[in-house]
Amino acid sequence: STQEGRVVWLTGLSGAGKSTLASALYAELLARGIPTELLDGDAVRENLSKGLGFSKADRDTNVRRIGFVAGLLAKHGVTVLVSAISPYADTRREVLSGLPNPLEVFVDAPLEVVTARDVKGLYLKALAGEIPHFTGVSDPYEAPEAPDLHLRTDQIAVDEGVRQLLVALGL
Ligand code: GGZ
Repeated sequence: STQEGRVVWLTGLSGAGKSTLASALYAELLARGIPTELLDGDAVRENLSKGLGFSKADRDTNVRRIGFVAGLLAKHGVTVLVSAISPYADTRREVLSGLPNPLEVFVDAPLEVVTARDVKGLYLKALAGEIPHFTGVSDPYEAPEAPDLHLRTDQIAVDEGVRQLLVALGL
């Protein structure tokens, strides 16, 4: 009898704004009394995926674990907000295709913009060769070709992104 929850899957470069959008949407959905959970890359890697690195195999394992948990929650009517780089198109497709009515969201800011912002200083380190396999610098990012929603975070404010996410969710 439980209505299945949706999985909102935010993919994009480090620093593109995935976590910011996910937490703003999370607050809005909770305020509306909609049961919601957040699976954020950073928190997942400290717990569920502790010990995993950034090889393709490890990223794929991370993304599959997130998908697995998201599916369990969605089955019980929870709206799940996933925020993970999830750089490989084939793995995203595989994981998303196993979820009920997923919403793939491309959180997109050009590399030059995220590099200039460099909120955590990771791009500076990556460009200096201090972080191997850094997405967008020395590791691939395969952008979704047909995302359900494409947010250019260098062109729109967080509020507008949240508004578009709510519309895409039919809320
Ligand atoms: C990309 C890295 C790397 C490398 C550490 N490549 O902006 P952040 O810091 O807070 O988020 C990034 C996070 C990426 O974890 P994900 O679980 O989202 O990645 S994936 O979906 O590909 O499994 C970044 C930090 O970890 N970080 N090293 N080499 N991002």
